[in-house]
Formats: sequence, C-alpha cells, structure tokens
Amino acid sequence: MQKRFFLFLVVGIFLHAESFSQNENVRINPVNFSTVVITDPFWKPKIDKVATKTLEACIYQTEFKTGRIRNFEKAARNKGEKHEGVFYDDSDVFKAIEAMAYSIKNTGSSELEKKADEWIDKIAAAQQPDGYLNTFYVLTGLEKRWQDMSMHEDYCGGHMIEAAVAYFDATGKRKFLDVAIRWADHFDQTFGPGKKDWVTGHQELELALVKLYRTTKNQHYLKLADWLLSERGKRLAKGYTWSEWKDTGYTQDLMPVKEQSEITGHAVRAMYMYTGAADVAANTGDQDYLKAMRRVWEDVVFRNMYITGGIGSAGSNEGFTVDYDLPNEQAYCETCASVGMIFWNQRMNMLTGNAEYIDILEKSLYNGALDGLSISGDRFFYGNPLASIGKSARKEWFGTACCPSNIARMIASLGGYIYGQKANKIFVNLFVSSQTSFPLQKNILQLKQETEYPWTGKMKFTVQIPRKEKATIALRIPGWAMDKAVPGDLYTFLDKSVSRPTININGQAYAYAIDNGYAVIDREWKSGDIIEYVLPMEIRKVGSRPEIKENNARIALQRGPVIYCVEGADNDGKVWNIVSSKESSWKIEPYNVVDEPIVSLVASLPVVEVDKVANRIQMINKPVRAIPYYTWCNRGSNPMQIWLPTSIEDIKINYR
Ligand code: FUB
Ligand code: ZN
Repeated sequence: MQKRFFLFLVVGIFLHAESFSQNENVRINPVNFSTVVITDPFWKPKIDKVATKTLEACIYQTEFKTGRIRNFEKAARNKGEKHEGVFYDDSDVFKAIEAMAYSIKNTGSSELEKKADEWIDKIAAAQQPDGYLNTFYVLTGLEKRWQDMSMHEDYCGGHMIEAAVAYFDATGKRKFLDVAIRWADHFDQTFGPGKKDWVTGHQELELALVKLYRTTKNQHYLKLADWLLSERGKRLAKGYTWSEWKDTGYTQDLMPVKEQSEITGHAVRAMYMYTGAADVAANTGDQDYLKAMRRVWEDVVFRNMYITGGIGSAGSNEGFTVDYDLPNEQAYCETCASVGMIFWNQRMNMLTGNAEYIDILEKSLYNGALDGLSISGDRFFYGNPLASIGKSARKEWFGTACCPSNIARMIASLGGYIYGQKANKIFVNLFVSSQTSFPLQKNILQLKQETEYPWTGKMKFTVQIPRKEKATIALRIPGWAMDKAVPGDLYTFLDKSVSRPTININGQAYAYAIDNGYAVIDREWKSGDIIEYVLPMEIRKVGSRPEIKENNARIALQRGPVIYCVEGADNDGKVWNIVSSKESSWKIEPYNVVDEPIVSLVASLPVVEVDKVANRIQMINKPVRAIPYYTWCNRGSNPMQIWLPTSIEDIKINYR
C-alpha cells in the first residue's frame, strides 16, 4: 500500500499541477481520482465489489447473455450478419470499459485489463475506414447513418470517447484513444459551422469532447462541444423517435442552452447536457452557460427533486413533468439520472466554489444513486421509487441496460469527488477515509482523512508536509449540519437543532470562518498537524412543501446525508400501517442489512392492525426499524416507505 501510495503521489503531483495551472476559469479544480487512495470502511468495499461482482455481471451480460460484443465482431467481419439488441447497445460496452479502467486503477486487476484489451481489439477492428463506428448502422446499412438525430450515434460515440480517455489514463495504452480520436475527427469533418447541422440525440458527446480536448489538447474538440450546445434551441432537432415529444422540451431543444431557465424533458439527457455546458464553460470562461445553469439548477432543486436527490419523476418521458409532481410509489428516478446529478453538481461546485452543490451531489450519491446497486454488487435498480407495495425487485440486467455500468463507473471513480484545490487552497468536499497530496507553492502537502462517515460525523485529518507553509484547508459544512435540509425550501427539518460543526486543531478548539459553505482554516501547516472535525449526527424529521401532495401530513427521516425508509423485512412484513407523529422518538441502533453494517433507527410507534378473531381494526404500539434507503430490497421483494404518515387518517387512504 505504501509503495502504491507513493506512486499515486508522484503521478498525482503531475496531474494536479497540470489541472490547476491550466484552468483559470474555475474556482475549484477537482483532484483527479487516480491520485486519491480510498481506505474508507463504507466506500472501499463497494469500490472493490464494483471491480469484481458488478463488472463480472456487466461482462457476463455484455459478452455472453446479449449480443453486444458479438455486434462488434460481426461489424468487423462485414459479412451481412444481423445486429442484435437495441440501437444504442454499444454505449453499454463503452461504459463498462470506462468502469473497468477506473477499477484497474483502483485494484491493479490484470484480469480486467486483459478483458478490456480484448474488447478494445474488437471495437478497433469494427471501425470503418473513415472513422465511423456504430455497430447498429454498420450492420443495418451504413447509407442510413447520420440521418436520424434521435438514433444515439453521437451518444454512443460520446461514451466511446469517455471510455477511451479513462482507459488511456488508467493504462497509458493509446489504441482505444486513437479509435476515439478517429471517430471524433470523422464527426468533426461531417458536422460543424459551415458543414451539416446536428443536434445530439441524447446529450453526452458534449461532455465527452471536452474530456478528449483535455487529453489531446486539440482545441477542435472543445469548439465542437461548444458548437453542439449552440445547435440547441433552433428547433433543428429531427428524428423518428422524437416526433411524439415535439414541443415538450423532451430534448431540451425549445430554447438555446444559454437562455434556458426551466428543467424539461428527459432527465439523463438534461444532466449530461448541463454537465457538458459546465465543462465547456470551465474551459472557455463563458459566463452565460453558468447563469443559465444556475436558473435551471434552482428549478430542479427548489421544485423538482426528490428527498433522495433522485430526479425525473415520470416513466412516460423518463423525466420531468410539472413543478412539485413528485409521486413516491410511481417515482421513476432512474439511477442514471442520479448519476447525472452527481456529474452536474460537481461541475457547478467547480465553477462557483459553492459547497451547496456538493450538498446535492452528496444527497444523490448516498441515496438516489447508491440505491441503484444491490449490496451484493450484481443486482440493479433502473428506477428508484420512494415507496413500494412489495412488488419491486432488483434485477440482473435490463433490456435497456444503461444503469448498471453507469453506477459502476460512478462508484469506481469516487476518488475524483472528494477533494479540490485552487492554488494554496485545499477543499474537502466529501467525507471518505482516504489519502492524497496537494502541490502547494513550495511544498507538497499530504492529507490523510479518517472517518466512519456516514455512520458517525467525526473526521480526523492528518497533515504531512516537508517544510512549514501557509495554506488554507476548507472543509465543507453540509447544509444538513446547519439545519438546512436542502438549498431552497422544498424540504425542511421539522425540529431545530442547536448543535453546530466543531473543529479542533491539535487538540485546541478552532473558531473557523465560513466561506461559500466551507469552514476555512487558514494557517501555516507543519507535519503532524491534526484537524478533528465533528458534524452533528442527529436524527432529523423532514417535511416537504405542501405543493408535494403525496407528502402532506407525512415525515421522512434523515441522519447525516442518509435518508431512511421502513421496509417490511424489518417490520413483520408491513410498513404501510405505521404512524410516525412529528413528536415520535427515534434512536440509533447498529444493525446489519445482509452483510452491510449500518446504523438503523428504531422507535416504538402506533401501527394499525387487523384483529381477524375479534373482527376489528386496532392501533397497537410496536417496535419499528428504519434502514438507510439505499439498502432496501436486498432481502427479496418487500413493501417500503420513506414518507411516513403522521396520523391515522392518511393510513386509511393508503393502507395495504
Ligand atoms: O437512451 C439511452 C438511455 O436509455 C437513457 O439515458 C435512459 O434514460 C434510457 O432511456
Ligand atoms: Zn439508466
């Protein structure tokens, strides 16, 4: 571990130095994931599970159970064989390779590298002489390519670029990157100012092109990303599968991106687009994207987001509907949309330096996104409802299988979301036991973080630095630790807390200043300095704005960033009969869901029972247990609820 950490540090110093010397347009440069060594008791087992179980499942499905890899083989043979599956299936191969790349970096797995190399050879062999690559059109008729904007050729290309960049970063091998460059050059020769117009069918290519620009330093790719964003809002979008969505905002094409202020349409498309816009802005300094995105972000967070950080309530458009339309049982909340929220909010934090974006990132990460992956690592949720009558089940795979490899690549690259830096200012965004290094003006500061978050709110940071140097360490103060359930007032804590975060440095209380949501520690650092940071981990009852009809007279439970639910498996099979008044008294109790050690919440609460013998309905008090939402449905299909009724009246309506 020590040797590996040293290697990480050396590579990291170059990566850091490069990123922050280059980018004057951002307030925070995220620290590259590959320079962060995660040792965390909560996340490390998950990262390891992704590298084994999750990727095993993805590989099995991609290669054997479905024709995804066969499609590349057939495209390379060019013998007129049939395409298998859906027209965007190539994207899942690429996302799996991206997750493999991060996992190779995390675990050093030579097996994964061998598999990725094997797939990359097949992908490269299927590339057309002009750089084009999409197995659907290669196998169904190349003459039809680039005619229907809704057909995801650009989306698949974008995922290929992301995977190729990640694989190059992880292994230094260029083969896949060269395939991606040839594809991007083909796209660049075909579309752009003075060439053909193109509105991306499913946004993704924009953010991918910025990654390619960062890797190759070729400005063309950045300009192309910016141009693609500028194509939106001119009503140029055309495509067979879009006709029914015309004028609904489904494709975020009703207004130019820089003029948008409302969130509309397909949630994943929207998240990827705003992530791409932020990435362009981070490299061009264009302020108009940021202004528009702040407006849209407020529309999401203030009116259209679940308490889990999930977004996109409707299955019909896999996206947004009208303000406050946030049904619980019917919530769509695609795993990919929560992953997209994580991407976008990281970029917003980077551009603005404001910690509130990380509050939302953290909310989506620990709840809406993490719920998408089973504890075993090989079962998945596509949608993540907030209530269930017990018919939901985690699945091995899906017909449209975007979510499994998406959550895999997210967790595998978690190291990239923990720290940031701007010159001599270090930012701690997430609380995850880990180590990394920061190049300062004169020194390299090594920071070690130790914590059992999210189960406790105690963090210990140890500094190592060769010579004393003045620098700032900014620790994120989560909104929930300051009595604010979310930015805006969609959700509020029902009881007031007086506890506040505390900081001790070398055993002495430190009176910190707060700047943009960070506790700022400004001092000359020396080796062995220790920061102890304590966040109040109280059980909070949460209410929501009255406009969210389904939550009226209901409360939810939160502790730290974790949203809780009640599940049948812990409560005699029933959870729709529980009443939890605003005054109910909950306590913490360590518990295990399957083999996941968690902190559960317990209370004695009135429940409605049917007494069949006496032929009557009665209320009795029973012990009730709540578990973290992300752990539900790991013990078979069970009823579940996040929002608990506060009175019997609501039970009458909803009792099952
Ligand atoms: O269209 C590709 C992916 O499939 C989308 O991101 C998901 O919402 C699903 O429709
Ligand atoms: Zn998905």
